[in-house]
Amino acid sequence: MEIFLSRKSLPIWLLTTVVLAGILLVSCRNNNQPAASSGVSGLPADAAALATARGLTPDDIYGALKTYMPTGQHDPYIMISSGGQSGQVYVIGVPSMRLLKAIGVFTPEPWQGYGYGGHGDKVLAGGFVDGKPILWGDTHHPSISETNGEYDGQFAFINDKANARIAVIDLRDFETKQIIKTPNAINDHGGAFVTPNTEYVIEGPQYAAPLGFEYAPLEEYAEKYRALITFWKFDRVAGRIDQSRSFQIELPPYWQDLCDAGKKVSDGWVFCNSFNTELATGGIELGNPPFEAGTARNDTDYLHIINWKKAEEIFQSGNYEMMGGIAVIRLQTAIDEGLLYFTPEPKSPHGADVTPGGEYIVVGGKLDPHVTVYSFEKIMAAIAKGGHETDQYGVPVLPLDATMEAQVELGLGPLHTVYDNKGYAYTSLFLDSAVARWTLGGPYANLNPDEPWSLIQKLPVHYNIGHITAVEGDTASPGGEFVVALSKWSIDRFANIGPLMPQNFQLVDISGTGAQMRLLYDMPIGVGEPHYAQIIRADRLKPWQVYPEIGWDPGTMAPHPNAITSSEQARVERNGNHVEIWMTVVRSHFYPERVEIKQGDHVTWHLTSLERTPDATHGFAISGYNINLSLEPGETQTIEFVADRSGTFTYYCTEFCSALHLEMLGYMLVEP
Ligand code: K7E
Ligand code: CUA
Repeated sequence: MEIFLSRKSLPIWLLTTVVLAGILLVSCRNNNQPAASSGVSGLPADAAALATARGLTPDDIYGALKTYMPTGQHDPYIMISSGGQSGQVYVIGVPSMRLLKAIGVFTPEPWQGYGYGGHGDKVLAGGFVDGKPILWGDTHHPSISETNGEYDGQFAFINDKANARIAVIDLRDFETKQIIKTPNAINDHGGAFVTPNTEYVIEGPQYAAPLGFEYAPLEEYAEKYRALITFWKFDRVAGRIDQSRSFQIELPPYWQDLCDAGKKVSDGWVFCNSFNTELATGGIELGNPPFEAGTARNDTDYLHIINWKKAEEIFQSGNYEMMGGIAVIRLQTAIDEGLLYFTPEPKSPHGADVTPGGEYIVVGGKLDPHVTVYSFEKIMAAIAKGGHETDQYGVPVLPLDATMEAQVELGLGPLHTVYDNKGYAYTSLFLDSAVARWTLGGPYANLNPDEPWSLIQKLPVHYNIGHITAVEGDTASPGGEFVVALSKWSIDRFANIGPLMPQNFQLVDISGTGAQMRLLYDMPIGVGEPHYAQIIRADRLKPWQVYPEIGWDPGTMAPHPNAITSSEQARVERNGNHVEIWMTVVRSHFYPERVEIKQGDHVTWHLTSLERTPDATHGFAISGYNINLSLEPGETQTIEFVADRSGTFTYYCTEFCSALHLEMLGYMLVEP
């Protein structure tokens, strides 16, 4: 019995799996026999009986043993997932697939006290569009900061497709520090992706609009509508994007979809797939083809090949126009300076994923059963050769036969591709609802016994997989244990909870070679439709357990000027109709416990947690005033409001912090 429950010894687990699987096969054959006496020494009869009673197959037991995380044990990987329409980012342990945290990003988040009076209000205000509050987002692609092409665990970035915004999350406290509205653009998609040393956070466009999203009739689409790719300069020390050192490049009004930064041999370049080279503008009402047909007429679209290191030089040389507060390198400059090239890609492609060594770019066919593999070396040779035809905007188009390395037929609806350490690529097949494992060639060919550039296995998933993500998958040295299928539909997988059904994160074991991928676990995501996620080794993260000192301001990541360090310093001061409060928060008191103010007072209220004990979080909510904070150990926050309503209001702690938690409250009396 002790052997079965041993938590330390992996070989015994594996042995147990094999033994238990064997027993199950036996017990399945004798289905009416109680499995209580297994006859295998050291194996608990109750475990075998339980497996039989539940009808678990050997595969089920394998999945359970691979994913079960005993109490107190930690997941070796952490997944940073987009939250889709929730506007948030989710933190999930892998392989247990346990949700660890919801990070408020574009949407106020009450548990983190984000967007209800504290410093999060300022962060959210950074994402207002021309002053209009936008308090949600459609998050698609999170990106963990990298050093030398490896996840460094310091920051995460995520885009909002709906409003063209980007957010910076600091992974010391897993809080959003900055939201920035992308100038000149009204939507985005192909971001956030970082360059190998996080010099830039790249935000690619999607649906074209006139620059600055000014009005222009759709009849003027070809002349007036444009796309923009933004290179956000990231200041690692400040932990913020620096708009003054960022720039955009104007692109033709194709719908650039997903971008990826080159790495190693292709460092300095960015690749974006695109669709709608047809310049379709819809208008089925007028007898035009609808968008979905109009954008799929051409046999090929264009892979965009952008030299960002050279673009940086052009930016630094001053060869740009300032528009909407950011430097824009105009399309003609990009062509003249050799920053931008195209090469054809088959039929409405999706995804552009650079291999770990940077040698190849893989583009999914979406409406074509192949993935197309481009060789960076061949692209460079084709550029050097010169004399290219151009598209209608004058951008040089490198011939496909000069840039392509291989095409691999995988199945219906190939979208996104990730990699492992065994020379395999994994592509999501949206229409087939499958994960395709296939082999890379070139320098990867001898990492596994299989033939290069060939399909090895298609593992069915449930259903309609969009993205796929691999452990450390976007780095120069990916892992090889798991991929997660981000499946869009989950019909019949979970209990019926009404017509809006969760998405399904499906954990897949890729540790074997050849056709040995196995589906391990389904995790329902009932909070929005995530698109992409990245998975980092947990030991790369170095988060704080408590803030570095009492009086820490997470808004500036520095000591707060109005922090106080003991309850003796707690006080209320009045200056005319301005009331300023310095409050301490500690189990199980707010000092002061009474705040008496007058209607119309302008109130500035500083709260400092004196706690140093990990997990001793206090909440602070003022009823009726829409104020709600979370004060983690050592944190100081300031709220400001006008006491516009007279009356008797309670403030209380919203975290069950101690046995006297219910006594942790105060009265705010607002005299008429
Ligand atoms: Cu394929 Cu927005 Cu990355 Cu969704 S995108 S799936
Ligand atoms: Cu502090 Cu409950």
